[in-house]
Amino acid sequence: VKAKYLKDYKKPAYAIESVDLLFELFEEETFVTNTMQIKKTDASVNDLTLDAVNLELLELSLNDLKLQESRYIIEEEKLTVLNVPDAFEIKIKNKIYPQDNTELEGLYKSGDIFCTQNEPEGFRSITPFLDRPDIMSLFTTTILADKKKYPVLLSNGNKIKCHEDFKERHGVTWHDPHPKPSYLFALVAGNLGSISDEFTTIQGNKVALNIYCDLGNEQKCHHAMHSLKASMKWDEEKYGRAYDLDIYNIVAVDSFNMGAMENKGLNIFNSAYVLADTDTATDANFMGIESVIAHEYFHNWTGNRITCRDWFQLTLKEGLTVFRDQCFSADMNSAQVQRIEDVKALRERQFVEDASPTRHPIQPESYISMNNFYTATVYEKGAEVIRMVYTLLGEKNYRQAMDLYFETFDGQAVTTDDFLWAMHECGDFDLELFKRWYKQSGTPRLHVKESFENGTYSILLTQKIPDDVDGKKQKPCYYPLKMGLLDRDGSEILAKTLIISKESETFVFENLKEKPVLSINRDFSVPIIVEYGEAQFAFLMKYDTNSFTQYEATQNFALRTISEIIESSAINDDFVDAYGHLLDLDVDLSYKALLLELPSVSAVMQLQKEIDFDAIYDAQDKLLLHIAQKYKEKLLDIYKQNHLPASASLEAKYIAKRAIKNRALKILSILKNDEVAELAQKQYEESLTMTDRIVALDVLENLHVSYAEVALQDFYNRYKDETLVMNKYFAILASSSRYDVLERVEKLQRDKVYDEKVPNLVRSLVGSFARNHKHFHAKDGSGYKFLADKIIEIDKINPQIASGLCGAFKVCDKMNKHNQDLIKKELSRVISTQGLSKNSFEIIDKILK
Ligand code: HT7
Ligand code: ZN
Repeated sequence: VKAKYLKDYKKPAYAIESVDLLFELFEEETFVTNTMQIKKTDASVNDLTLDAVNLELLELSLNDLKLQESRYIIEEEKLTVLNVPDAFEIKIKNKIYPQDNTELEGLYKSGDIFCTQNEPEGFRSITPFLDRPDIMSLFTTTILADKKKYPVLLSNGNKIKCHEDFKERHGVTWHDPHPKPSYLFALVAGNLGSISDEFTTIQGNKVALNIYCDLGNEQKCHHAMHSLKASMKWDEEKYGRAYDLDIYNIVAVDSFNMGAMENKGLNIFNSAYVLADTDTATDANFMGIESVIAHEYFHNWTGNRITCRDWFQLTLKEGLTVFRDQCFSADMNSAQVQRIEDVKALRERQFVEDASPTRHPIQPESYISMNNFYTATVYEKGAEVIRMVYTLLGEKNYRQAMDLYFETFDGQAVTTDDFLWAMHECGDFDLELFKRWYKQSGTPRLHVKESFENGTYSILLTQKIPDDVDGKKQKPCYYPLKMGLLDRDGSEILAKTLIISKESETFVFENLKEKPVLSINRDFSVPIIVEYGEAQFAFLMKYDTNSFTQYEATQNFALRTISEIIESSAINDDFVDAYGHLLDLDVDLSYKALLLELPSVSAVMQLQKEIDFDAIYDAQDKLLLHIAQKYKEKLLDIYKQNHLPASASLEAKYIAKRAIKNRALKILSILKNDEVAELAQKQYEESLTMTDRIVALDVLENLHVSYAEVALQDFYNRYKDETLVMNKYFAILASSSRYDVLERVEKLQRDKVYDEKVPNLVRSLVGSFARNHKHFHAKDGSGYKFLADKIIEIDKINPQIASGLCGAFKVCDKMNKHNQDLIKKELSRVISTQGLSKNSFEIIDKILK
């Protein structure tokens, strides 16, 4: 297995100016004819080596002359044409088998729909090509297929011709006027339903909008369409970026490795991020759709018009586009809730990754399988890095810098340095120091030491930078640290952004009457862990004017309380009192629902030197039980006040009411009494939304009451034909606290709804079990053995999904010796499996090292 290195980047020796593709789709095989106009950009080279995976070559000609076998070489993953002229046309015809493609990369079938996924390196399994993002070409695509089975034939760009002159078959030709890399090529063929709309750009161009889905699901596409139009408007208003084709197509498919793909003018989506109605999708699902639709749309400028020079630059488009979609969602919904949700997600996934043997900088230096680098680090930490640029520059300068970036690099494949150059042109920050964020791994820590004397308050801030994964020392970081000082009455004395650049630095605030209370890393302006000396969590929970740090104080105080329970069993009454105060707060109810949420298992685990899941669960339960007992009446009031009148409305007010009511129900469920069971049963039976129904079902399942079986059966019967809802059913059962969860998961794999070839279902059942820490990390090793077996099995079907599952073992070196040994035994078994993919190999190898 060979690694690729950023330092080895070389400019391509050829330009592929245009690509003409002909796809002849059949049930048993597909013929691809690829005609390229190629020019040498480096006169010193003689041969042309194209990327080609599993190539079954049928014809090869150069400038219309068929090439003899002596003129080319087919090796593993390469086709080399010897001695080519300076400018030439090459025509290649080959055969592929999309119906047998279970990896879901290249051209494959999702049910009866032909579709493609080419990022990062799928195109080479469709046809030989210089399959790298700095090769940007003009694409023209003709698709020929059976008329009845595939009435809808789509590709990138504009439809320029229909071919109706055959009996049972038909065809369409598409032309994309924008040069693009091969990873943005897309094709779809199927018998699809659709909804259509229109958007008029700021320049007055009319854009036809279509969303395609399985027949019968059309009514579930309206929220996605609404989100698309909102995204188009937002990008014009906030970034001055308008859409650049006459048509924008989105297609929803069930079998998809990730969330969605931004192919030029033809986005292909995991149906989970398109289809929604209140009966089948939760409020969180609706929000997820809004953000993924926006994300893919925003890629049109940050990713497609300006793309990456090589895959080491992935965060150039992903970090930036995640930052853009986060800002969009903040503008569409509650900004304070959005920020907390984004930080929560970052800490749940990225912080864990950043503390593991698979940690890497947002711009990695090497990879074995690029598919393994679509990570929380590249995406979410990458977005935090862009957010810091935004904070350093301020809104106005950031917009200027983005304009400069678009003007300078439109139509090019560029690097993160190019991006930072544009930012630096319009802002005042230390570029070289800031670049460390791109090259260093691990989560930086900041230790805070306060002192107060004669009206002068100082904070000594000391950076602690973790070593790189290979033990290499790393350097202090440069960042904007938002902070505030409050007086003892809770009024704000000052709010400021400090620039942190040194390993250790003291900041002084003079002329203060009394020692102030420090509120630090407001809005989470930097993705670090703050180590507090003597933070005033209870005070900040009450008075902090910054909603993020108020939330943060609650989390930190709760984390400290849980740690103390683990150590000594004692519950800190000050925390419980402060929590009681939160229950009375008159704030936005969605925000309040977040304030009342106690830290997750993952958050507590990140504090432990040696993870002890049993102790974490016990301490969490103990604290929750205490809170539920002490505040039972208040919680019941919150539940009742917000439960009725029943409504399925998606207005913010009703979403918030559902959020707070369901938070109260979940907290109360720890009481495990009849009263709560009755509330949950009633909520399940009377629910008008999936949000309410699924929470009630989850609560019932974890109450272990007999009605749970009735509700689960009812749920199954209602939704067995709705695959997206069945994902929720599998996830609830695999995440259950029941002792026999593994047995049930094993049984569920044989359910007729379950299909190991569909990534969403694997993630819901197997993936959810792997996050069910108590059972996955069982002392008898049964959880590990189950997952290892699954990885071996799924790796043969879909390596990308298998390597994703390997991630559950990332905590290995933080487990006790007994569990570590069990994990290592299982992983050694997996890694020595004959024919294991490079995807799974790369992850397991890092964990075992
Ligand atoms: N740019 C896309 C990344 C991607 C992907 C998407 C779907 C299936 C497989 C994939 N491999 C890489 C997704 C995005 O960030 O928008
Ligand atoms: Zn993206």
